[in-house]
Amino acid sequence: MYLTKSFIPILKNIPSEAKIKSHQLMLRAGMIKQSSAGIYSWLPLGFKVMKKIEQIVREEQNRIGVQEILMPTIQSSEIWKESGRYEDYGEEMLRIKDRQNREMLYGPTNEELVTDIFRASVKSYKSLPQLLYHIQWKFRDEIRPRFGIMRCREFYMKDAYSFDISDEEAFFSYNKFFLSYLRTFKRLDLTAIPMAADTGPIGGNLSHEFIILADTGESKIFTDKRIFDLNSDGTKVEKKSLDELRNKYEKFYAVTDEKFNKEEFEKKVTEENRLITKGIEVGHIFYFGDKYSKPMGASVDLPGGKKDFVKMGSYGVGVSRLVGAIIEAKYDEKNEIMKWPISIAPYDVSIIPMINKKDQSALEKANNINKEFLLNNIEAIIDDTDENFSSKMKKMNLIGSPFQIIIGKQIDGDLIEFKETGKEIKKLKLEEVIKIIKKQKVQN
Ligand code: P5A
Repeated sequence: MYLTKSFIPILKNIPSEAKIKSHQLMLRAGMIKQSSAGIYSWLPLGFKVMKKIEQIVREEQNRIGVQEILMPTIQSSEIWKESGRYEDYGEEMLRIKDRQNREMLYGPTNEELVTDIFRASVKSYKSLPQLLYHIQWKFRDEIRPRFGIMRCREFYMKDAYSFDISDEEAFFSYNKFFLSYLRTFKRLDLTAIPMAADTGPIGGNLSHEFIILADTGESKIFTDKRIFDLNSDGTKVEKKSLDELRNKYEKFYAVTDEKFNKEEFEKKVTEENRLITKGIEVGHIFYFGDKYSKPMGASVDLPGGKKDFVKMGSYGVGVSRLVGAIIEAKYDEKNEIMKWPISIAPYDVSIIPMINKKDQSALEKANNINKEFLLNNIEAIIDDTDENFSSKMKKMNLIGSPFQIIIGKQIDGDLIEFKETGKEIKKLKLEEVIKIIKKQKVQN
C-alpha cells in the first residue's frame, strides 16, 4: 500500500483533548475519529489492528471449544425485567422505544439474551456443558467517558457464557477461561495478571479481572510482585491441571481496589514484595451460579428425573480497549516510536524510499521489494511521498510497523538497509530480510 493512496489522516500536533498517550497516538496516527462523546469511528489503521486482535481472541476461544454466535446489539426490555436487572442497571443503559412503543435497549452485556437462547432449546443435562461466545458492539452510557476508546460509550467486546450442571463443572469452565485468557494476552505480547475483583452489576461472588500494569490505568491494584514471575503456559485442559493453574495464581495476593484489605495484604505479603500500582482491565471473568437461570427459568432434566437450574458464568475481553492498552504498554514515549507486536501490526514493514521529482529510482526498488513481500505474505506500507527523511521517519514511527526498510539515493548493490523499528540499521540481502520477518510472524 502506498502512503499517498492510503486513508491515514496523520495529525502533526497532539490534540489537546487527549490526556493519555494511547489516546494521543490513536488520534495522531489517524486510527480513530470521535463522532460524539465516547463514540468513535475506526479508520483503516485502527480498524486493521482491532480486527487482528479480534482474530486472536477468537482463535483462543475456539481452541477451548467455545462456539461462536452473533447476538443483536438491540435487545427487548422483557428479558431484563425477568432477571430483575432492568431497574438495577440504571442510567448506564441506553433505553429506546420502537415505533410500537415497545421498550428496547442497546445491550451493555448479554447474560439475559444468551440465557433466553439457551432455555429455548436445551432441556437435558446430556447437552451440557454449553459454551457460547460472540464478539459484538456494546453500549454503556458511561457518566464520564474518557481516554479515547479506553473508557468509551460504544465499545467492542468478546463476551462468552458457560452453562453447566453443577458448581464443580462450572468451576472447570471458569478455569478453562482463566487459562485461555492467560494465553490470549500472551499472544498479544501483554503480561496480564488475574486479580480477585468485585462483580458489580454482573453479580456472583467469584471473579477475576485481568489487568496489565500502566500508570494511566484506572484500576488500583495491590499485589505480590512475585506473581509476575509465574509461567502461565499451561497446555493441558484437564480438571486437575487447571485447578493447579488457578491455585498457582491465587496463592499470591493480587486484588483490585474493592477487594483490598490492608491487614490481609500486610500479613500475606512481605514488605519487599508489596506492589501498589495502577493497571488497565483488559478482561473480566465471573461466576454467578443461578443468578440468571433461576429467575429466567433456565433448567435442565437431571439423571434421576429431577430438574435444576443451570450454573452460569460470563467472560469478557475488551477487544477495542485492547488497542489502547497495547499502545500504553508498547509506546516508547521518549523517542516517539510505536512498535506493534507483529501479530497485530497494521503493516509488517514500512518501506521508506528517498525520492524527489527528478529521481524516482528508490521508489522503483521499493516496488520490487514489495513484489517479493507480496509473494511471501508480508504486508508493507510504502512512503511514496517526497518529504524529507526526518519527517518520513516521524510518520513511520507513528504507524509503528515492527520493521523498516530505508532506501537511500545511493543504492548499495543488492543490500538493503533494514531495521527492527527503534533499533540499529543492518545491511542485508532481501532473502535474509524476508526470512527474519517470516520467522517473527510464525513465532507470533
Ligand atoms: C463479562 C462478559 C461483563 O460485561 N458480561 C459479559 C461481563 N464484564 S465487564 O467487566 O463489565 O466488561 C468486560 C470487558 O469489557 C471492557 N469494557 C470497556 N471497554 C471500553 N469502554 C468501556 N466503557 C468498557 N467497559 C468494559 C473491559 O476490558 C472489561 O474487562
